[in-house]
Amino acid sequence: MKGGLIGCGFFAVNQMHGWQEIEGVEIVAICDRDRARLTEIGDKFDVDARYSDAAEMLAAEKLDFVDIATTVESHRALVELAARHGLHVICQKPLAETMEDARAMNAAVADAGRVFMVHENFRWQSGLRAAIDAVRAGKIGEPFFCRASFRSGYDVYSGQPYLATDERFIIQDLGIHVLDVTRAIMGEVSTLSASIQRVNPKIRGEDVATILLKHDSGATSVVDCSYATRQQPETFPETLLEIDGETGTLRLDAGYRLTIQTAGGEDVIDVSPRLYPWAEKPWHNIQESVATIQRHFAECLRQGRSPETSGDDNLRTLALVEGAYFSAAEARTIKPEEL
Ligand code: NAD
Ligand code: 89Y
Repeated sequence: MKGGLIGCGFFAVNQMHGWQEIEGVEIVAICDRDRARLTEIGDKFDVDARYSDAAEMLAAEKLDFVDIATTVESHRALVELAARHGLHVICQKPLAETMEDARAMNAAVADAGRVFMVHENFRWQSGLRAAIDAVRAGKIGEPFFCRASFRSGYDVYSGQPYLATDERFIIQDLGIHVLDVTRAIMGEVSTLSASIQRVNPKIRGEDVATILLKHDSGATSVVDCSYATRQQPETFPETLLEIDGETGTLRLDAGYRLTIQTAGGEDVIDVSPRLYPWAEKPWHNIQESVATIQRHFAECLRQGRSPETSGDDNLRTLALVEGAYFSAAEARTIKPEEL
Protein backbone atom coordinates (compact mmCIF):
# COMPACT_ATOMS: atom_id res chain seq x y z
CA MET A 1 0.00 0.00 0.00
CA LYS A 2 1.32 3.38 -0.98
CA GLY A 3 0.71 6.37 1.27
CA GLY A 4 1.33 10.10 1.16
CA LEU A 5 2.09 12.05 4.33
CA ILE A 6 0.76 15.61 4.65
CA GLY A 7 2.42 17.59 7.43
CA CYS A 8 6.07 16.98 8.35
CA GLY A 9 6.12 18.60 11.78
CA PHE A 10 6.83 17.63 15.38
CA PHE A 11 4.71 14.47 15.51
CA ALA A 12 4.99 13.25 11.91
CA VAL A 13 8.40 11.74 12.58
CA ASN A 14 6.72 9.17 14.85
CA GLN A 15 4.19 8.38 12.14
CA MET A 16 6.96 7.88 9.59
CA HIS A 17 8.77 5.50 11.96
CA GLY A 18 5.46 3.77 12.65
CA TRP A 19 4.81 3.12 8.93
CA GLN A 20 8.30 1.62 8.60
CA GLU A 21 7.29 -1.02 11.18
CA ILE A 22 4.42 -2.24 8.99
CA GLU A 23 5.13 -4.71 6.24
CA GLY A 24 3.62 -3.91 2.86
CA VAL A 25 3.09 -0.21 3.58
CA GLU A 26 5.31 2.54 2.23
CA ILE A 27 5.11 6.32 2.39
CA VAL A 28 6.11 7.23 -1.15
CA ALA A 29 5.45 10.99 -1.10
CA ILE A 30 5.45 13.74 1.50
CA CYS A 31 4.09 17.26 1.67
CA ASP A 32 4.65 20.31 3.85
CA ARG A 33 4.34 24.03 3.21
CA ASP A 34 7.50 24.51 5.24
CA ARG A 35 10.53 23.68 3.05
CA ALA A 36 12.88 23.05 5.97
CA ARG A 37 10.54 20.48 7.53
CA LEU A 38 9.94 18.83 4.17
CA THR A 39 13.68 18.46 3.67
CA GLU A 40 14.27 17.20 7.18
CA ILE A 41 11.69 14.39 6.95
CA GLY A 42 12.48 13.65 3.29
CA ASP A 43 16.18 13.20 4.03
CA LYS A 44 15.66 11.29 7.27
CA PHE A 45 13.30 8.75 5.68
CA ASP A 46 14.71 8.80 2.18
CA VAL A 47 11.56 9.99 0.40
CA ASP A 48 12.30 11.78 -2.89
CA ALA A 49 8.78 12.81 -3.93
CA ARG A 50 8.37 16.07 -1.99
CA TYR A 51 5.58 18.64 -2.40
CA SER A 52 4.72 21.97 -0.82
CA ASP A 53 1.11 21.68 -2.00
CA ALA A 54 -1.14 18.73 -1.14
CA ALA A 55 -3.32 19.16 -4.25
CA GLU A 56 -0.21 18.84 -6.44
CA MET A 57 0.91 15.75 -4.57
CA LEU A 58 -2.44 14.01 -4.98
CA ALA A 59 -2.64 14.96 -8.65
CA ALA A 60 0.86 13.65 -9.40
CA GLU A 61 1.17 10.52 -7.23
CA LYS A 62 -0.65 7.18 -7.40
CA LEU A 63 -1.59 6.62 -3.75
CA ASP A 64 -3.86 4.31 -1.79
CA PHE A 65 -4.15 6.50 1.30
CA VAL A 66 -3.07 9.77 2.86
CA ASP A 67 -1.84 10.28 6.39
CA ILE A 68 -2.76 13.79 7.58
CA ALA A 69 -0.40 14.99 10.31
CA THR A 70 -1.12 18.72 10.19
CA THR A 71 -2.77 20.72 12.97
CA VAL A 72 -6.54 20.89 13.23
CA GLU A 73 -7.40 24.04 11.25
CA SER A 74 -6.22 22.41 8.00
CA HIS A 75 -7.92 19.02 8.47
CA ARG A 76 -11.25 19.62 6.72
CA ALA A 77 -9.80 20.94 3.45
CA LEU A 78 -7.21 18.15 3.32
CA VAL A 79 -9.66 15.34 4.11
CA GLU A 80 -12.10 16.62 1.48
CA LEU A 81 -9.27 16.87 -1.05
CA ALA A 82 -8.26 13.27 -0.36
CA ALA A 83 -11.89 12.14 -0.67
CA ARG A 84 -12.14 13.84 -4.09
CA HIS A 85 -9.14 11.74 -5.13
CA GLY A 86 -10.82 8.56 -3.90
CA LEU A 87 -8.21 7.85 -1.20
CA HIS A 88 -8.47 6.18 2.18
CA VAL A 89 -7.65 8.66 4.96
CA ILE A 90 -6.05 8.54 8.38
CA CYS A 91 -6.19 11.95 10.06
CA GLN A 92 -4.65 13.15 13.32
CA LYS A 93 -6.79 14.18 16.28
CA PRO A 94 -8.46 16.53 17.00
CA LEU A 95 -10.44 15.79 13.88
CA ALA A 96 -11.99 19.25 13.57
CA GLU A 97 -12.70 22.48 15.39
CA THR A 98 -16.48 22.10 15.01
CA MET A 99 -18.94 19.21 14.79
CA GLU A 100 -20.16 20.62 11.48
CA ASP A 101 -16.68 20.29 9.95
CA ALA A 102 -16.20 16.82 11.41
CA ARG A 103 -19.53 15.57 10.02
CA ALA A 104 -18.77 17.02 6.58
CA MET A 105 -15.34 15.32 6.52
CA ASN A 106 -16.80 11.99 7.58
CA ALA A 107 -19.51 12.24 4.92
CA ALA A 108 -17.00 13.18 2.21
CA VAL A 109 -14.90 10.04 2.72
CA ALA A 110 -17.98 7.84 3.17
CA ASP A 111 -19.45 9.18 -0.10
CA ALA A 112 -16.18 8.31 -1.83
CA GLY A 113 -16.57 4.75 -0.49
CA ARG A 114 -13.24 4.85 1.33
CA VAL A 115 -12.04 4.15 4.88
CA PHE A 116 -11.73 7.10 7.25
CA MET A 117 -9.85 6.63 10.51
CA VAL A 118 -8.92 9.20 13.14
CA HIS A 119 -5.44 8.80 14.60
CA GLU A 120 -6.81 8.46 18.13
CA ASN A 121 -3.94 6.44 19.47
CA PHE A 122 -4.17 6.55 23.28
CA ARG A 123 -6.64 3.64 23.33
CA TRP A 124 -3.87 1.63 21.66
CA GLN A 125 -1.31 2.30 24.43
CA SER A 126 -0.17 -0.97 26.02
CA GLY A 127 -1.55 -0.24 29.51
CA LEU A 128 -4.81 1.33 28.39
CA ARG A 129 -5.44 -1.45 25.87
CA ALA A 130 -4.86 -4.09 28.57
CA ALA A 131 -7.40 -2.29 30.77
CA ILE A 132 -9.94 -1.98 27.92
CA ASP A 133 -9.55 -5.68 27.08
CA ALA A 134 -9.91 -6.73 30.74
CA VAL A 135 -13.12 -4.74 31.25
CA ARG A 136 -14.57 -5.87 27.92
CA ALA A 137 -13.77 -9.48 28.87
CA GLY A 138 -15.84 -9.05 32.04
CA LYS A 139 -12.87 -9.45 34.44
CA ILE A 140 -14.41 -7.03 36.99
CA GLY A 141 -18.06 -7.48 36.04
CA GLU A 142 -20.21 -4.55 34.92
CA PRO A 143 -18.20 -1.35 35.59
CA PHE A 144 -20.12 1.32 37.56
CA PHE A 145 -17.36 3.90 38.16
CA CYS A 146 -14.25 5.05 36.30
CA ARG A 147 -11.70 7.71 37.05
CA ALA A 148 -9.39 8.41 34.10
CA SER A 149 -6.67 10.78 35.16
CA PHE A 150 -3.82 12.55 33.37
CA ARG A 151 -1.90 14.96 35.63
CA SER A 152 1.49 16.32 34.64
CA GLY A 153 3.77 19.35 34.67
CA TYR A 154 5.75 18.21 31.61
CA ASP A 155 6.79 20.99 29.20
CA VAL A 156 4.74 20.17 26.12
CA TYR A 157 5.00 23.75 24.86
CA SER A 158 8.59 23.60 23.61
CA GLY A 159 7.83 20.83 21.09
CA GLN A 160 4.31 22.04 20.30
CA PRO A 161 4.30 25.85 20.70
CA TYR A 162 0.72 26.18 19.40
CA LEU A 163 -0.47 24.51 22.62
CA ALA A 164 0.48 27.71 24.48
CA THR A 165 -1.17 30.09 22.02
CA ASP A 166 -4.36 28.34 20.85
CA GLU A 167 -7.62 29.47 22.42
CA ARG A 168 -8.41 25.88 23.44
CA PHE A 169 -5.79 23.69 25.06
CA ILE A 170 -6.02 20.71 27.33
CA ILE A 171 -9.45 19.29 26.50
CA GLN A 172 -8.98 19.59 22.74
CA ASP A 173 -5.35 18.41 22.77
CA LEU A 174 -5.10 15.81 25.53
CA GLY A 175 -8.47 15.43 27.23
CA ILE A 176 -9.79 14.21 23.88
CA HIS A 177 -7.66 11.05 24.32
CA VAL A 178 -8.77 10.49 27.90
CA LEU A 179 -12.43 10.99 26.93
CA ASP A 180 -11.96 8.52 24.07
CA VAL A 181 -10.40 5.91 26.37
CA THR A 182 -13.23 6.41 28.86
CA ARG A 183 -15.79 5.86 26.07
CA ALA A 184 -13.91 2.71 25.02
CA ILE A 185 -14.13 1.33 28.57
CA MET A 186 -17.44 2.65 29.89
CA GLY A 187 -19.57 3.10 26.78
CA GLU A 188 -21.50 6.04 25.40
CA VAL A 189 -22.24 9.15 27.40
CA SER A 190 -25.71 10.51 28.14
CA THR A 191 -24.76 13.74 29.98
CA LEU A 192 -21.61 15.60 30.96
CA SER A 193 -20.53 18.65 32.90
CA ALA A 194 -17.11 20.24 33.01
CA SER A 195 -15.05 22.74 34.94
CA ILE A 196 -11.95 24.30 33.39
CA GLN A 197 -9.11 26.44 34.76
CA ARG A 198 -6.01 28.18 33.49
CA VAL A 199 -3.26 27.89 36.11
CA ASN A 200 -0.23 28.78 33.97
CA PRO A 201 -0.54 32.53 33.28
CA LYS A 202 1.79 32.28 30.26
CA ILE A 203 -0.62 30.29 28.09
CA ARG A 204 -3.90 31.27 26.42
CA GLY A 205 -6.15 28.24 26.88
CA GLU A 206 -7.17 26.05 29.81
CA ASP A 207 -4.54 23.75 31.29
CA VAL A 208 -6.79 22.02 33.84
CA ALA A 209 -10.12 20.30 33.18
CA THR A 210 -12.39 18.15 35.33
CA ILE A 211 -15.26 16.43 33.52
CA LEU A 212 -18.11 14.40 35.03
CA LEU A 213 -19.77 11.89 32.70
CA LYS A 214 -22.95 9.89 33.11
CA HIS A 215 -23.05 6.88 30.78
CA ASP A 216 -26.00 5.26 29.00
CA SER A 217 -25.40 2.21 31.24
CA GLY A 218 -26.01 4.33 34.35
CA ALA A 219 -22.30 4.31 35.29
CA THR A 220 -20.37 7.46 36.22
CA SER A 221 -16.88 8.58 35.15
CA VAL A 222 -14.59 11.39 36.18
CA VAL A 223 -12.04 12.52 33.60
CA ASP A 224 -9.45 14.82 35.13
CA CYS A 225 -6.57 16.36 33.19
CA SER A 226 -3.88 18.83 34.15
CA TYR A 227 -0.68 20.23 32.70
CA ALA A 228 -0.18 22.36 35.82
CA THR A 229 0.62 19.54 38.23
CA ARG A 230 4.14 19.72 39.66
CA GLN A 231 4.87 16.30 41.07
CA GLN A 232 7.66 13.79 41.41
CA PRO A 233 7.80 11.30 39.93
CA GLU A 234 6.48 13.04 36.80
CA THR A 235 4.12 10.60 35.11
CA PHE A 236 3.93 12.10 31.59
CA PRO A 237 2.44 10.72 29.38
CA GLU A 238 0.60 8.13 31.45
CA THR A 239 -3.17 8.04 31.84
CA LEU A 240 -4.07 6.40 35.15
CA LEU A 241 -7.29 4.46 35.75
CA GLU A 242 -9.45 3.48 38.70
CA ILE A 243 -12.38 1.34 37.64
CA ASP A 244 -14.86 -0.28 39.99
CA GLY A 245 -16.98 -3.12 38.68
CA GLU A 246 -19.72 -5.22 40.27
CA THR A 247 -17.31 -8.12 40.88
CA GLY A 248 -13.89 -6.48 41.09
CA THR A 249 -11.65 -3.47 40.66
CA LEU A 250 -9.03 -2.48 38.12
CA ARG A 251 -6.25 0.02 38.74
CA LEU A 252 -3.72 1.26 36.20
CA ASP A 253 -1.08 2.95 38.31
CA ALA A 254 1.98 5.00 37.42
CA GLY A 255 4.86 2.91 36.13
CA TYR A 256 2.55 0.85 33.87
CA ARG A 257 1.31 -1.35 36.71
CA LEU A 258 -2.09 -2.95 36.17
CA THR A 259 -3.83 -4.48 39.17
CA ILE A 260 -7.04 -6.46 38.95
CA GLN A 261 -8.68 -7.56 42.19
CA THR A 262 -11.61 -9.97 42.35
CA ALA A 263 -12.99 -12.46 44.86
CA GLY A 264 -10.50 -14.92 43.34
CA GLY A 265 -7.48 -12.81 44.33
CA GLU A 266 -5.18 -10.16 42.91
CA ASP A 267 -3.36 -10.04 39.56
CA VAL A 268 -0.55 -7.51 39.15
CA ILE A 269 0.64 -7.17 35.55
CA ASP A 270 3.50 -5.18 34.06
CA VAL A 271 1.95 -3.46 31.05
CA SER A 272 5.01 -1.38 30.09
CA PRO A 273 5.23 -0.29 26.47
CA ARG A 274 7.98 -1.66 24.29
CA LEU A 275 10.83 0.72 23.50
CA TYR A 276 11.27 0.79 19.72
CA PRO A 277 14.85 1.57 18.63
CA TRP A 278 13.62 4.91 17.25
CA ALA A 279 11.64 5.81 20.38
CA GLU A 280 12.72 7.76 23.43
CA LYS A 281 11.46 7.83 27.00
CA PRO A 282 9.06 9.12 28.23
CA TRP A 283 7.39 9.34 24.79
CA HIS A 284 7.82 5.59 24.07
CA ASN A 285 4.33 4.86 25.35
CA ILE A 286 2.77 7.20 22.78
CA GLN A 287 5.27 6.18 20.10
CA GLU A 288 4.42 2.49 20.47
CA SER A 289 0.71 3.31 20.16
CA VAL A 290 1.36 5.19 16.91
CA ALA A 291 2.83 2.06 15.32
CA THR A 292 -0.02 -0.03 16.75
CA ILE A 293 -2.84 2.17 15.49
CA GLN A 294 -1.24 2.49 12.06
CA ARG A 295 -0.95 -1.31 11.89
CA HIS A 296 -4.64 -1.49 12.77
CA PHE A 297 -5.42 0.93 9.91
CA ALA A 298 -3.43 -1.18 7.42
CA GLU A 299 -5.14 -4.38 8.61
CA CYS A 300 -8.58 -2.79 8.28
CA LEU A 301 -7.79 -1.71 4.71
CA ARG A 302 -6.59 -5.20 3.83
CA GLN A 303 -9.55 -6.92 5.47
CA GLY A 304 -12.15 -4.38 4.31
CA ARG A 305 -13.40 -3.65 7.84
CA SER A 306 -14.06 -0.46 9.73
CA PRO A 307 -11.32 0.72 12.13
CA GLU A 308 -12.07 1.08 15.82
CA THR A 309 -11.63 4.84 15.68
CA SER A 310 -13.47 5.36 12.40
CA GLY A 311 -14.82 8.81 11.52
CA ASP A 312 -18.25 7.68 12.75
CA ASP A 313 -16.85 6.53 16.07
CA ASN A 314 -14.73 9.63 16.55
CA LEU A 315 -17.69 11.98 16.08
CA ARG A 316 -18.86 10.68 19.46
CA THR A 317 -15.53 11.48 21.13
CA LEU A 318 -15.43 14.92 19.51
CA ALA A 319 -18.96 15.61 20.80
CA LEU A 320 -17.62 15.08 24.33
CA VAL A 321 -14.85 17.62 23.70
CA GLU A 322 -17.31 20.16 22.33
CA GLY A 323 -19.75 19.35 25.12
CA ALA A 324 -17.09 19.91 27.78
CA TYR A 325 -16.30 23.39 26.43
CA PHE A 326 -20.02 24.26 26.20
CA SER A 327 -20.64 22.96 29.69
CA ALA A 328 -17.77 24.98 31.16
CA ALA A 329 -18.79 28.15 29.29
CA GLU A 330 -22.47 27.90 30.18
CA ALA A 331 -22.08 26.25 33.60
CA ARG A 332 -24.65 23.57 32.79
CA THR A 333 -25.00 19.88 32.09
CA ILE A 334 -24.87 18.97 28.39
CA LYS A 335 -26.33 16.06 26.42
CA PRO A 336 -23.93 15.11 23.58
CA GLU A 337 -26.83 14.88 21.13
CA GLU A 338 -27.35 18.67 21.54
CA LEU A 339 -24.15 19.20 19.56
P1 NAD B 1 3.35 20.88 13.79
O1 NAD B 1 2.86 22.28 13.73
O2 NAD B 1 4.69 20.62 14.41
O3 NAD B 1 3.38 20.25 12.34
C1 NAD B 1 2.36 20.44 11.42
C2 NAD B 1 3.00 20.60 10.06
O4 NAD B 1 1.96 20.67 9.08
C3 NAD B 1 3.82 21.89 9.90
O5 NAD B 1 5.12 21.58 9.48
C4 NAD B 1 3.04 22.71 8.86
O6 NAD B 1 3.88 23.47 8.01
C5 NAD B 1 2.31 21.62 8.09
N1 NAD B 1 1.07 22.07 7.44
C6 NAD B 1 0.02 22.70 7.99
N2 NAD B 1 -0.97 22.87 7.09
C7 NAD B 1 -0.52 22.33 5.94
C8 NAD B 1 -1.08 22.19 4.64
N3 NAD B 1 -2.32 22.62 4.37
N4 NAD B 1 -0.35 21.59 3.68
C9 NAD B 1 0.90 21.14 3.96
N5 NAD B 1 1.48 21.24 5.17
C10 NAD B 1 0.79 21.83 6.14
O7 NAD B 1 2.21 20.05 14.54
P2 NAD B 1 2.39 18.69 15.36
O8 NAD B 1 2.74 19.01 16.77
O9 NAD B 1 3.21 17.74 14.59
O10 NAD B 1 0.87 18.19 15.41
C11 NAD B 1 0.22 17.74 14.25
C12 NAD B 1 -1.06 17.03 14.67
O11 NAD B 1 -0.70 15.90 15.44
C13 NAD B 1 -1.98 17.88 15.57
O12 NAD B 1 -3.31 17.69 15.18
C14 NAD B 1 -1.73 17.34 16.96
O13 NAD B 1 -2.85 17.44 17.83
C15 NAD B 1 -1.43 15.90 16.66
N6 NAD B 1 -0.62 15.22 17.69
C16 NAD B 1 -1.04 14.00 18.05
C17 NAD B 1 -0.37 13.31 19.02
C18 NAD B 1 -0.88 11.96 19.40
O14 NAD B 1 -0.40 11.31 20.30
N7 NAD B 1 -1.88 11.46 18.69
C19 NAD B 1 0.75 13.87 19.64
C20 NAD B 1 1.18 15.13 19.21
C21 NAD B 1 0.48 15.79 18.22
O1 89Y C 1 -0.60 16.72 21.46
C1 89Y C 1 -0.70 15.83 22.53
C2 89Y C 1 -1.10 14.47 22.27
O2 89Y C 1 -1.91 14.14 21.44
O3 89Y C 1 -0.46 13.62 23.13
C3 89Y C 1 0.39 14.33 24.01
C4 89Y C 1 0.57 15.68 23.35
O4 89Y C 1 1.73 15.60 22.51
C5 89Y C 1 0.76 16.84 24.29
O5 89Y C 1 -0.35 17.00 25.10
